[in-house]
Amino acid sequence: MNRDSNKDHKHRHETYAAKSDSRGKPMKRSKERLIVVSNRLPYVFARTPEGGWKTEGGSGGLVSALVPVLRDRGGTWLGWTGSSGDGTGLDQAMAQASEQLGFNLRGVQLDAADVDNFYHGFSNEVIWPLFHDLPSLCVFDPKYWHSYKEVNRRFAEALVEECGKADFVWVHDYHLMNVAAEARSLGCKVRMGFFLHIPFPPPDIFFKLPWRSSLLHALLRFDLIGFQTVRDRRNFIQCLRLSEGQVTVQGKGNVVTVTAGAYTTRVGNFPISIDYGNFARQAASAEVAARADELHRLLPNRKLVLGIDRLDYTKGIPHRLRAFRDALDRYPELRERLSLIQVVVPSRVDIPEYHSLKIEIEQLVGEINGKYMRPGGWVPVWYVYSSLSRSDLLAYYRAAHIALVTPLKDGMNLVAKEYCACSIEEECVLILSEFAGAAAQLQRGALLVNPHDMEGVADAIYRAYTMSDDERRNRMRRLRRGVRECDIFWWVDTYLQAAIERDLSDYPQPQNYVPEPTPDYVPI
Ligand code: GDG
Repeated sequence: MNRDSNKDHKHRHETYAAKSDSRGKPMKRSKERLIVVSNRLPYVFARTPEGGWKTEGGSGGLVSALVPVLRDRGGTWLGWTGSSGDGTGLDQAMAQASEQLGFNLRGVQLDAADVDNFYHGFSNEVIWPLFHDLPSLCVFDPKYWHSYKEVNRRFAEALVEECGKADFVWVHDYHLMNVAAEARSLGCKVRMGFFLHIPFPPPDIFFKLPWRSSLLHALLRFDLIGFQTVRDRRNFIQCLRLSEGQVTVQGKGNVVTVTAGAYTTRVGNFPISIDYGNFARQAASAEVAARADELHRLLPNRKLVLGIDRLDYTKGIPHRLRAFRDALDRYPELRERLSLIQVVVPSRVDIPEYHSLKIEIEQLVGEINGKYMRPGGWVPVWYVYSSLSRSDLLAYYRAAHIALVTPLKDGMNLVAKEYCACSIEEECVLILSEFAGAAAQLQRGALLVNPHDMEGVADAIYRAYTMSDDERRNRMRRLRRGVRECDIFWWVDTYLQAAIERDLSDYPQPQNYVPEPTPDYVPI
């Protein structure tokens, strides 16, 4: 990990959390140690051919935001090491990494059966499709559920050994929804918060889960449950109402208190974000500018449309390609004037659905290019199946005139926010699915689309292509301001204050913060 950027983040975190909020109001500062729990550690430990361990650092927004907080408060990050084989020597490698990081790393080992049943099975073949409204892709195998409980129990045991009474435990994501319940059954009384990075489905979808009551009860054992959006929070409360009958909800604003049966907890919406400053700074660097120019030289005299996604059926890549084809079919003036760069980052390729998705995408790219490409001339779709270096990613963001971010369903979607941060000339257009969590915050600057509406998306592409300079600038300025003011550091502080300080009047609300719309504003 880049040391300078860490210093920068630490400084940023301190200016946010230590002294005053953005309105200059003094903020309380408590110093509970933080225990972060996530499925994967921020570092991946892999065997070298010589039998040692090599460490690869995570560089995502969550890691860069939490590392300075962990250093500042002290604490531990607990998670799976990423390896499932012989762990000899791993403790030493982790101790070295902890030393460098300035806080503890604690590993939970999974064996091959855990990886199959807990990780690929329950997490990625049950919860992932179900929570993204795709129940037909779920494999409700009881052995997956048993393994999920067992692995969550192991995480809870490690947690109980690790944390002290005054610590605050922050558990992340859908792999670990049972951790609080398991920890409570071991007698653990520390304050525990949870954040769900993916959407929470409405009752008619959630109720298909054979273990729905257990899972709801398990979530209620956290002291604060964080969702990305109002919609997710509302879905969760509706599921509770239907499952538990007597449910009371008190309070208003970002966090409400919910009592269901014997349990009372707090439930809030906290839209995750990115390290805006870092993206904007790096996008402005000479290296990124040169790479972006090179892309324009390679693909001259046209506007570039960009799609960047992990290979995943929730990201709506085939729908997007069909919409792009429809735009070329119905708006001939776009031909030779527009190219789509579609980057697909390999992911979960050993799962059959992902493999067939890849084939479908490649067939569509072949069809579109076969129909419109002229030998030696314009290529409508540039398809890249690979992960990108950070500077290539930024160069694509910076070079693209239009971003097509059209997931069928997404917890937030950070690509949309990163694109805005990198559009430093403020001349670009974001086309965004109304089913991405990000739509709640970005709806006023983006062109919102229904990704299932092929003609609607095609029309949005045409509208973005023909949009006046003034409209593009106004929209992008608004988008960038929103992302800058509610960045990843704001997100961490907001969540931790809600969790630890409890006094929500101390929220560091940026002055121009655009509150989330009322739940029915976005047609979801
Ligand atoms: C889950 C939820 C929620 C992508 N390709 C490359 C690359 N990326 C980076 C992007 C971005 C991240 O990966 C993808 O984040 P998303 O938010 O779009 O999606 P998920 O991975 O599905 O994340 C999602 C998120 O959690 C956070 O709560 O927003 O809804 O599903 O940061 O930049 N990075 C590099 N090369 C690539 O090729 N270096």
